[in-house]
Amino acid sequence: MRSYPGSDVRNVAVAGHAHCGKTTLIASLLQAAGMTTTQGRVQDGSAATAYDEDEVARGTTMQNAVAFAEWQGVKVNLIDTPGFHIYSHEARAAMQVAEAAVIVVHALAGVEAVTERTWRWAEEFNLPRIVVLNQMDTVRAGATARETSGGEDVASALLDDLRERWGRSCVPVQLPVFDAVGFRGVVDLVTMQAFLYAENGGTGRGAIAEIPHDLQQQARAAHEALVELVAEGKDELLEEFFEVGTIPEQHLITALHEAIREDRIFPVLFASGLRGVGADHLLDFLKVYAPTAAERAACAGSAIGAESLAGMNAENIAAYGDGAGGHEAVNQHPSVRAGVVMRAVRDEEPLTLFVYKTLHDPFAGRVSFFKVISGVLHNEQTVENYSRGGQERLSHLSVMQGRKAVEVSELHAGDMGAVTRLRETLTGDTLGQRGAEMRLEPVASPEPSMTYAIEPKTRADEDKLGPALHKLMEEDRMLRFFRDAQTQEFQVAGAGQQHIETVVARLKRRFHTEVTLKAPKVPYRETIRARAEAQGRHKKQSGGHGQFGDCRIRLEPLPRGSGFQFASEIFGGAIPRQYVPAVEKGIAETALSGHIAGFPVVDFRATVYDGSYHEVDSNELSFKIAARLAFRQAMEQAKPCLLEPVMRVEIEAPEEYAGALMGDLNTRRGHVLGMTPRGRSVVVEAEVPMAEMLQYGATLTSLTQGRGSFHMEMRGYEVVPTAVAERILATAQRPVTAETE
Ligand SMILES: Nc1nc2c(ncn2[C@@H]2O[C@H](COP(=O)(O)OP(=O)(O)O)[C@@H](O)[C@H]2O)c(=O)[nH]1
Ligand SMILES: [Mg+2]
Repeated sequence: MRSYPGSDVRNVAVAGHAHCGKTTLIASLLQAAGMTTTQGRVQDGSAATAYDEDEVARGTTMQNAVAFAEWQGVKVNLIDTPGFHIYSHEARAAMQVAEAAVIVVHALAGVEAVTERTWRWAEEFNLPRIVVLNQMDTVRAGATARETSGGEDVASALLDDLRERWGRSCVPVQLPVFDAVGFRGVVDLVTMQAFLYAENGGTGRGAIAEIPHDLQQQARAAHEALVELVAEGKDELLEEFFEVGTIPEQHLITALHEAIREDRIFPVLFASGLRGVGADHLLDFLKVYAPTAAERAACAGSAIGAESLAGMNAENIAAYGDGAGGHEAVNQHPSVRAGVVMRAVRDEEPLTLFVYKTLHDPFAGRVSFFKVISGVLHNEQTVENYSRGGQERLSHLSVMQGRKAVEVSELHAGDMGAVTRLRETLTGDTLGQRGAEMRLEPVASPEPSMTYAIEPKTRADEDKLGPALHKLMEEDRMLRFFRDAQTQEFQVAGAGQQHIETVVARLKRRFHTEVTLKAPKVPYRETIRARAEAQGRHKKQSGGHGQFGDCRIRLEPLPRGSGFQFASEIFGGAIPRQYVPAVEKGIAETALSGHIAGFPVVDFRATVYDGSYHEVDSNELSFKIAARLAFRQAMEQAKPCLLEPVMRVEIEAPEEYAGALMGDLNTRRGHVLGMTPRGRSVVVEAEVPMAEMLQYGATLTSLTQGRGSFHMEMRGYEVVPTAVAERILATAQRPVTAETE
């Protein structure tokens, strides 16, 4: 396979709500480009980016997958992303390495919750957004009942909705073409040509045709609207437009490319992935208008400097604190505090790679997916892992077509590739040539929202469990595994019931490890409501060397979600500099074991502001113990209280059950945010404490005779009402007091 310079590469994240047809659309692009001989289907796992057995079985994409289409001299790298609520954060990770997002919208369902979410993420990364109104073949069927010109009406209603949400920059660059059979093709509003496709599917290749007669007037008007918007703010173009009455095609193409790159225009296209209608034309569009990989602004990374705990809050520490499979934290990186290093996406810059995904293949082993940020990477090259130290040799350099690796000899700046069997490298790592160290910040994955206890079925399963779960954690950054310090139970935490059930299925299928899943536990937290100060003094003199540490600390409440922060106001050596980290550690560790009920204390700042030391007897341990004493004492005055996770719940059910659903939510301390009709169903949105939702699946089934469905995800923590807190405290364990006190 030839190698592509960055200017011939397009990196595109394909995002949108579940079932809008992303995976199928990608399959149609691959077929149109001749990468596959038939169109892959999601139902039987033949779509290139739907290879995972659990995903196929459940009909849901859960993790990012990549494919590429070689199309007329360019290589379009396509990242397929999950659109299901609880896995949608993967789309954010995909956008970090893409230069454009294709936002897919189901023509009948319109913009949905995850569509909105992925739009905002694309905005966050300043990614140009190309909207594809997909499954257009379904439109006509739904609309003919009302009137014959249904398809066009639906299309214009969709466009109105897009503009209302995302502004008038959403402009059609195509018109859909309908005939008696249905959606047949598109009119390109730049070149003013029509592309018509075979009646029932076909290969995704259209035939160029004249614009159908009845569409000509509409096409002309839409063309002018497009030209006007593109020319807006460009004086020379506007002048040309007013003088000549139009803009020459080449000028229009250049200006539209620029407008898309600068997020001034969000083009809207039409397609049917399943039937391949619009497929080759979408590839054309990406080739001409999506920013090239080389056009991306330089990437900012941090120079490698001193390690710190910054960015690691008490919860991360809690999650990894007693990892049963070893103390190695899988998803944690040493943070750096230092200068910023810029890398332009150019072959001439030092080689820099960023690993955005890891997969464990039963045959190939660990597969690392990366983007070449800068430089040229050759097969068999040895590189440094800047994030972890150590070297890695990159052999069998490949580009991925779904699960299939296609070997290449080199990759240029801006392109994406994969290698197998790296020893240490994990998702989020930066690699590159020696002497040019820097680190790119990986996007954070959300905290897990549900914790389940799992029990290995046999002794053999118990032995295999840790290693197997650690492999899954390398792939899945939201998964956590640890052992409950009090009950010694194995626990897994993830995005919700479906997520954890999939993990259990994967353990069995891929690692032959069987476990039983037990009811989830609510991850309560503790926090403080008042400022408090206290002194901790640790002194021990028992002949020989003594121990001496003394510190005064202040605790202050922080807003929800802040985690743990530490500050030092020690000036003039009341505590020698080298012991301050021991104070921080002493507090952080004590906070983890809780104060009123054994749950980690979060959302507070601890400041050490005074203390004293002894020339001979002071050491780190003494200051750690002193800090623990100070923390415990300060907590007594800091009005500690319990926090509980609150879930954002979305329930969909036929409308006749709405009353029953609302009544039930009331008994669960739920707060209903809204109720919206969706076809014959209603969607109820509510916020409900997790503790009240643990068995909700079963309740919903019986309330709606199995016709309801729900998603939920963590929204954040809130203070537990006193009456409820008393019940929890009555059964919770107080932390064991340390022996040294
Ligand atoms: N009629 C029709 N069905 C489609 C189209 N694209 C996808 N589907 C179906 O919609 C369902 C979801 O498609 P999939 O590609 O998995 O959606 P994703 O969740 O966005 O990846 C599958 O049953 C597809 O066969 C389309 O263009 N037309
Ligand atoms: Mg999919």
